[in-house]
Amino acid sequence: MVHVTNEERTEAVENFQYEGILVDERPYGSGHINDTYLLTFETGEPEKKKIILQRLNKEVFVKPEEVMENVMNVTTYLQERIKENGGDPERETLNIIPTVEGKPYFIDSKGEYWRSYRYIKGTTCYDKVEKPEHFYESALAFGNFQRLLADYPADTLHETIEGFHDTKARFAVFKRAVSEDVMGRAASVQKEIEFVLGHEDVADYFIDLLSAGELPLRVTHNDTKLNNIMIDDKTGKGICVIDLDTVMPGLAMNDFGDAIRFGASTAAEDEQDLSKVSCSMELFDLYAKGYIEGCGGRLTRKEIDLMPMGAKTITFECGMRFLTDYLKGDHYFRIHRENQNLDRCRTQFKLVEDMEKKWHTMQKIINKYNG
Ligand code: ADP
Ligand code: GN1
Ligand code: MG
Repeated sequence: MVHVTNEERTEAVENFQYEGILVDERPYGSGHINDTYLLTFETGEPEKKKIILQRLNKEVFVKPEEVMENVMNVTTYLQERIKENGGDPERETLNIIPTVEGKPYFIDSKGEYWRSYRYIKGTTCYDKVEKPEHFYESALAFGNFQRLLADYPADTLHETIEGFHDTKARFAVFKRAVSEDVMGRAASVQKEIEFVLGHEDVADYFIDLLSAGELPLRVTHNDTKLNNIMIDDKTGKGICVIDLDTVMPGLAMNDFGDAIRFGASTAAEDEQDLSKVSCSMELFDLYAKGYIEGCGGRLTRKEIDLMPMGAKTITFECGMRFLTDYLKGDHYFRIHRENQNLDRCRTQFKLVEDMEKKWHTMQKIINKYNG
């Protein structure tokens, strides 16, 4: 990942339709992929105006135009649905700020892609569950997102990252990374490698069912971690789903599972003390209730039945991705310290083990809400 220089950011700032005088700019958020900045403008109004500016990660999103086409089409569609439902389209989905040329993104002199969103006022984005109600509300919001997009023509969406949740293909990529071992790190992580190799059945499970035509492909978010939702400071509601770069056809169980892997964990994604890491069944229960409610009857019995499998699969997949990146030299997920991707991988595998122990509890919880 190439660092953004001040000159590059300034070039981008000058090319969007912003009002007022820029009084502050700072790196923002804890996303692992894009470079996000919070800009503050003085506009003559009593309250200063905040703006989100992002440089897209071109190594991850190899066709940024297609990402932006998806984001534009999905947000325009959502704005219409939100209006019909009497909601506020300026707060309940992302709103793109155009460039001075009236385009939805800016390509700088180095060929990097930038886009800008209105800042969603009066909301907070959480890296961990501080109040269980927030997690429930985030589940309702992600479920509602699924429901609002249920009739969206899925075949018009670009696949912004090929095989994003093709766990089987990711397993093959992992095996290649082990055999190539470009950083010479494989010998020191044998235990983790064995863990992956021992779970090939998990990697294959959904992909095999999909090829057999047994699962519906839906328009899914595909990155449903808690810090991809804005929670209203006053009402505590999950007001807006953000980070729409991976909205594309996918499985509802994966959207459910990714939220569990991140939000129902009792520790941070990169916690080094594994004794702190487990999957909270209280939070699992709350999320299942909220997500199923939010989807408003759109999910099939089978999809609901398979939710524990979604949690396990996506947690396994994510751990395997962190380990792959560690083996390849940490080029994909941004790291802030040495071994961070290895630590991230270990928390995910600890969670998978914990889910395996709690399998019957998870199934019992899901059964309460199925039918
Ligand atoms: P990444 O793909 O790197 O995760 P995100 O699009 O999730 O990037 O943005 C990173 C962070 O920036 C979010 O977690 C959130 O804190 C903040 N953010 C993004 N968009 C907005 C917005 N429209 N309003 C307020 N905060 C936002
Ligand atoms: C990345 O962009 P961000 O930080 O919201 C990743 C997800 C992973 C997640 C792990 C495009 O999400 O797939 O689950 O990190 N996004 C992409 O925290 O690869
Ligand atoms: Mg994000």
